[in-house]
Amino acid sequence: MNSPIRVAVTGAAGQIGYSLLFRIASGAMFGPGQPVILQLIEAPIEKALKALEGVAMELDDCAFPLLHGIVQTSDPAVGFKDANWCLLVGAKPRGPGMERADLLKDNGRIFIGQGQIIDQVAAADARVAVVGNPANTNCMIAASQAKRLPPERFTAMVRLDQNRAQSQLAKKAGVPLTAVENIFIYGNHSPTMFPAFAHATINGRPAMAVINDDAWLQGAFCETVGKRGAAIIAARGASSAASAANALVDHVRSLVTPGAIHSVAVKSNGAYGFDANVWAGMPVRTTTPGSYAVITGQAMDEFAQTKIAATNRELTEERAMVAELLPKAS
Ligand code: NAX
Repeated sequence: MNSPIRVAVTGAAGQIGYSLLFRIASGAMFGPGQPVILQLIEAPIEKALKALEGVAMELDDCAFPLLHGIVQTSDPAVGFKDANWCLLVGAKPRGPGMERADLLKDNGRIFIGQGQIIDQVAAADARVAVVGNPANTNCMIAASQAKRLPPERFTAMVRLDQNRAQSQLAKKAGVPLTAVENIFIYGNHSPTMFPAFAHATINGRPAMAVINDDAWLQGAFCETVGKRGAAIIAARGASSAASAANALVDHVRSLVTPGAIHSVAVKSNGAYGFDANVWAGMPVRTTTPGSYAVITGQAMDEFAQTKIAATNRELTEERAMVAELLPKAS
């Protein structure tokens, strides 16, 4: 049995937290031989901290053999201390009448503080995965504060979008989910994201040939995947939680599994025409546990280029809206 790793989770008493923590503690994220210590961080709000107590009690009551400890705190310096993985799920939701720019700035301030503290107190091998929206820009903001941890350590989640796209393609083709491969998400975790169907395969054949309906792929498919979050809110009366938690399990599991190929929002460095200083979804191959290489050179036709330009534009606009929060040189 390995020695335990420390996994910090913000927003631990929220909806996603409630679906996520039990999966981590059961071994779904890091495997059946890897014990964990959960470091649960909530906002300094009485109701949230009380709810967190209840969640910790339930974790105890599961008697998970891999769960070697639970920390409960509203102090990020305690919660991120020596953390090997920092899962940033908590964020401020968009309130009624709130402008997108205000949401970006309010969350930006949270992620500035968390980026600084993680950089100061987390483990030397710390990895950060951001779920709280706007996830890509929050991730960019947190990474901008780091002096010790390099930007590749900061990733944002687009795996829910990849899973949604895979599922939609399987349904349309009438095949089992596992028949669908190589569907990757480019850009922002927002309705502008681009699920690049031209590279996808179904039973090893090009998905475009199998589905044979370009109008559906360019239209309904992209729209369904892009607006799935809103459809779930409309149906369920609450935003995606279990599927988001499941996607974060997949995101981290793939990042610690050498050879895994999957979609992650990472610092673009200019690949695929993304601005060099935005965090954009793209395919990566995990090299060693926690490290990855971006898969470059996937051909993009005119439709794909237009979609990528649109999602890149949104990312650069988000960046401009929080420019005042960023270090001058970045
Ligand atoms: P909830 O509102 O249920 O939970 C959020 C929790 O975060 C609350 O308990 C709150 O007290 C806590 N929190 C707020 N600020 C905090 C801080 N500074 N430190 C620690 N905790 C803090 O939201 P939930 O449904 O769990 O969603 C969490 C975030 O995930 C939201 O921003 C949501 O938009 C985002 N999502 C991202 C997805 C993605 O694919 N990237 C998909 C699902 C989800 O919509």
